[in-house]
Formats: sequence, structure tokens, C-alpha cells
Amino acid sequence: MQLTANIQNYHFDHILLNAAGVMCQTTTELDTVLASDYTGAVVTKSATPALRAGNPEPRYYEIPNHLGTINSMGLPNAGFDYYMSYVSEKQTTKPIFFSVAGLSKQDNLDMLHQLQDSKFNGLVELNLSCPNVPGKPQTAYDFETTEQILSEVFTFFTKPLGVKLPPYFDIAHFDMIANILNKFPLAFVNTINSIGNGLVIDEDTDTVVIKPKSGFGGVGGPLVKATALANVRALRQRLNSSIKIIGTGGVTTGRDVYEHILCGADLVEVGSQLAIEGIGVFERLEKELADILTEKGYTILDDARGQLKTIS
Ligand code: RRO
Repeated sequence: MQLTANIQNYHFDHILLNAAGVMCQTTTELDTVLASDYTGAVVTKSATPALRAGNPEPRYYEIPNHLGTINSMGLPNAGFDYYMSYVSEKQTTKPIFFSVAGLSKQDNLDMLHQLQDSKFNGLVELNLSCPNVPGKPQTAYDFETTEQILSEVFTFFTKPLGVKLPPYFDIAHFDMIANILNKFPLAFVNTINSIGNGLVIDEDTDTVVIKPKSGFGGVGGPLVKATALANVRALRQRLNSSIKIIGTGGVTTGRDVYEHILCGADLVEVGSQLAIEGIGVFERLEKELADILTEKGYTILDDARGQLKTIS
């Protein structure tokens, strides 16, 4: 079974990888993802120019009955230079995605300038969708600002760049964001980040389950799968074919991976379930996916990509 993908000149021997934020904050965690025989790549925790401790704990919670997770980590990360040293020194045949999430446009431009001027030869993911920094709205819900940032970025940035998007919930918004993204030579779009500002309540205590922002946080896992699939599908239908899609959200089984592929995803990321299950999740998901493809008569994943059927 051929389970591979490409983004520009980058080849992925497996289609699964971690979602940014999970198992990617330290060099040990990044090494763990890279060392798996079932990952095609690794993405770093979104970096800010300087180290950040993030929000107060508790800031991550697994919702009972396998519904998913809620987090308000607040961008804890070891700082841009830490991840730059890691990617500069790492010897690996797998592509690395370097994720950046500045708290201002200038932060993003500064980090992208440094990446452009560096020897880094992987892919860069610009996170425009962090829902958890108090007082900072998710950039990609502001269409004008998103276009302005990308316009400035592409005056100097020539390495492969993608954006991490928040979920959209209206057909008009799918049209609007796709129209903007299609104006730029993006290598990929990653959809979705967590569904921002959900609220989960503990049944025994009638209390919110995370401390930051009075309990509001980004929701991931099974609860968000339908939204993730809709965003992958809607963007695949609207984006230029040169822009590849990384599908993220709601993946806990091989069937979920398969559905992302049916909607048009090239690569698929695992967030909540990786946090819950650990590194072994990739082997299980790839095997479950291969079994489904075999059962359906496919020998190459590419033949299933985008093959979602509608009712006429
Ligand atoms: O660190 C976080 O709180 C966080 C980030 Br930057 C993000 O992009 N998505 C998320 O769910 N949490």
C-alpha cells in the first residue's frame, strides 16, 4: 500500500504527523515524533520570538466519554532560537515544519525574515489561529489583516510557506478566505486549529475545567471532526491545486484519516489523540487506514484523495 504525499519538492513517506502544540515543545518530544516509523514529518510547537511560559494551569483537559479535549495553553514555547537550533542541527530525512505564531504582525515578519535568511530548508507554517492568548483575537478571522500580512510576507519570503487556519463556519467565509489565499504562492494550508473559545463544565463541581480565560479554550478531538472535514472539503474545492492541504481535527481512527483524505487532505495531523494515546497512535492509525484502503480495493492512497461522493 502506497501511503505517501508531496508538497512542492518535499516528499512524505507517511501522511501522518503531529499537530502543532502536541509532542513538539522540546527537542526530546520532536525527536520522538521524528523517530516513529509511521510519521512522515514533524511540526514544531508554534514559536514566538522569546520563550513563553504560557497560561496558568490547569490549561489542558480531556473531556470524559472520549469527546475530545479543551486547552488554553497560551503559546508556551522555548522561543524561536531554540527551534532554530534544533532544525539547524537535526540530521533527518523527514521534512520539518517550523511553526511560528507571533503576537503581532511585526513578530511574524521578524521571525520569517530570520527563517528566510537562515539555512533552514524545511517548510514554514504561519499560525494565524491561536485562540488562547488573552486579548489577542485569532488573526485569520480578520480577513483584511490576513491579506495584509501575507502581502508583506511575500515581498521577501521565498521558502515554502503555509498557513494554519481556524475553522470557518459559513460558506461566505470559505469563499472569502479562499479568495485571499489564492492570491499568494502558498505551499499549503493547514485546516483546522482547535475550535476557539469553547467551554467545558465539570459535572461534579459545576466548575470550568481549565483556569485561563475563565474556562474558555480551544476544543479538539471527536467533537470537532465534522467541522474539520467541512473545512478541508470546502477549501479543497476553492483553493488553487498548487496549494496542498493538511487536514487536522477529530482524528482518532483510521476511518477518520480516510475521511480527511476523501475530503482532499494531502497530509493528516493528529493532535488530541496523540496527547491522549502517545506516539503509538501513528502505527495504529496507519494500519487501520491501510486496512480500509485494502478493503475498498485501493493500492495507492492518491486514488482515494478527494473522492468524496455527494447525493445527486
Ligand atoms: O498554545 C496554545 O494555547 C494553542 C495554540 Br498557539 C494554537 O494554535 N491552538 C491551540 O489550540 N492552542
